Amino acid sequence: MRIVHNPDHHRHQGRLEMFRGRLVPCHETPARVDHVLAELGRRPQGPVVLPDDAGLDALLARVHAPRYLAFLGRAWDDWVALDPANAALDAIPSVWPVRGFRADLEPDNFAARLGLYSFDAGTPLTAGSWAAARAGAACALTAARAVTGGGERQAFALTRPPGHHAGADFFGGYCFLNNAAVAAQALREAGAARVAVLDIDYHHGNGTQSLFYERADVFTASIHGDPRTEYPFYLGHADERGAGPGLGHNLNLPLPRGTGWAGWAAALDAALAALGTFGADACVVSLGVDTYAGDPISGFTLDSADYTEIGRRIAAALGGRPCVWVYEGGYAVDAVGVNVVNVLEGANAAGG
Ligand code: OKP
Ligand code: ZN
Repeated sequence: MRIVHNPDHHRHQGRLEMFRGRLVPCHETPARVDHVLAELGRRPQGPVVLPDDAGLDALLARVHAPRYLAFLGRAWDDWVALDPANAALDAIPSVWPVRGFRADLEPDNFAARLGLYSFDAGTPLTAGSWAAARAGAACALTAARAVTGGGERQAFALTRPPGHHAGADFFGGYCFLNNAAVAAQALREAGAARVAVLDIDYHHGNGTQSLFYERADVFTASIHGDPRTEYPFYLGHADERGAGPGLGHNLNLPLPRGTGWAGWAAALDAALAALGTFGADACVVSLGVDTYAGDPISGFTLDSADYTEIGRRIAAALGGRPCVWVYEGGYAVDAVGVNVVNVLEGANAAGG
């Protein structure tokens, strides 16, 4: 499989995130990608290439709202323009337009715009966030092209920041641009009539779900910690099944905190059966490895060997149809290299 590596990922390096009344060091660090790359050096899974951003901005405008993209593109400059001293700080949202407020108007005030386009205080925007996120979306696009006429059946977008919490016009959950949605849209535009997105990160992929909720051409499935107790809390329940033309094309499989391999694998089999019923021509996997027992912010108990079986089972179920794997979460930094490469190794063994 082709591995598309984001050479700009380290330009996004948040310092602190708000957690229970304190600012704590960010969990989403550059080491998360560096460790995967190092493990790929020890156990190569295919050629490691750089992204090509031709056509990216037009594609991004078909996934995200133009005013959101315009905001992100100049947010850091606007932040520093407020006060030159801001250059040494990250921008963290602190005010949001909840129910009853106007979201149609874009305020002039920077803090108000930062809140309009976000949903939590855990996602600092830094000097290089836009460059890193945009190059990450280019990785997703390049990976999609690799499996649609690029001579590969599978590709992996090795990038950060992650993407699955980002919606049409909001960032949050460490995510700015929805890389999995970019890959899915690229697969559609390359001719796949029906595309599935399977999200196996510990956290519900609220951004991906919302982007495709009313579409019949993209099936979304997510296995995740029950939102009654787990982030992102406000979406991801089993009764969310899609709407309008998309009704029946969203599947949520929330599982209780503490779920181990037996329960998780049963959910995976159910999701793969649903993908089969949908008749996907191509698949995108939002690959979070924060389902690992040692993850510091999550609550499932998978072990490293389980990841090989995950890769094998997904690739076997796809039976050679194109598959784009996209890196999402995974915060046990000393284990993410082994766990991600285990998935890729299992997928390579089963799906070429
Ligand atoms: C991103 B991805 C609660 C802190 C939760 C957000 C977790 C984002 C996970 N105050 N922080 O899905 O791995
Ligand atoms: Zn996660």
